[in-house]
Amino acid sequence: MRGAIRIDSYLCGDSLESIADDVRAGLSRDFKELAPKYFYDERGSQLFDRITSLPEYYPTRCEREILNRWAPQIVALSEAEELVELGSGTASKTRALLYAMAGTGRLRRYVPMDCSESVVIECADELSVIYPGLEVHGLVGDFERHLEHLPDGERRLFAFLGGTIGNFYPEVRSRFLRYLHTLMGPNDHVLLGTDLVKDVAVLEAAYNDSEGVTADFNRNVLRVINQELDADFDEDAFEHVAFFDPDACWIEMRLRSLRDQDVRVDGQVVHFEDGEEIRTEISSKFTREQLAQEFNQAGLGIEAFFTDSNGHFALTLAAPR
Ligand code: AVJ
Repeated sequence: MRGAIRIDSYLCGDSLESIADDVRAGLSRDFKELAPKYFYDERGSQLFDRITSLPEYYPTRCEREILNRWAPQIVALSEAEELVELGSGTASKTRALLYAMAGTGRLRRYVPMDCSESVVIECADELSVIYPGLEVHGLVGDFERHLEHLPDGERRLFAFLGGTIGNFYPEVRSRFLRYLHTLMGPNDHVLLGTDLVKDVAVLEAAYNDSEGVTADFNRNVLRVINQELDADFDEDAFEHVAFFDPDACWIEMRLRSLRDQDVRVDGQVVHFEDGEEIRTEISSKFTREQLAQEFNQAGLGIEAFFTDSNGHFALTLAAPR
């Protein structure tokens, strides 16, 4: 028997105007900025996929190592019967969690949430074939805005993996964790994937790979804007920059203008000085102490903390206190 599939979509309100407003506002600041969510059109998602298998980019491999080793423990500790995955992507890493949940005989429902409709549909179809009888309730939406639409549940495990929370500025991050806490029942848990502070050379190499895939990924945001809005960025007129900022404790990615240039964006002209930089992403790195403090401030207590064998990446299991 095939399990029931339901998919709710909330992205229709995400109009072109709101993207245009956001991009225009970001490019009219003194220090220009574009949000990392614009990296991920089809080409951007493919480039990110290639990043995850680069020798220098350790986070994906480390997180998979942790999940493969500790998923049964995570499931046992949380007694989870339902997996809610924020930013599910292709759910390849989640398989270990679902497998462990199915092993307890109490896997009830899988709730993948992603901003790409095709990703949610594909993943819902695939998993309901692998786990006949599994109820899949997919949500197409932005986990920064549509979490309120998550279905109610009991003994849920909210998984937010990949280190994506590192893209949020600290204020946004603490608001996000506090909001997540308000959605959680007393028996729910959250599993958060975060990259950890480590040797700067290792951190910086992960964002300056020798094949230049990260550079292409970074510049892809300009193509996305050219396609989505009426813009004429010349990708080759910008170079990739990535460095660790020790004060902010994050990797920062930028695009540096290689000349003095005017770019037309949605009917307006944006000027770039030679050498001027646009911030395109921050990727925060954490310590265990920092995480404990942030969970604590959100009303959550850490129940378990797992790292890979090199101590590069962490999965933190937490619950309402
Ligand atoms: C998907 C946000 C976790 O911050 O490492 C990879 C994105 N950017 N290489 C990260 C990314 C450049 C990635 N996250």
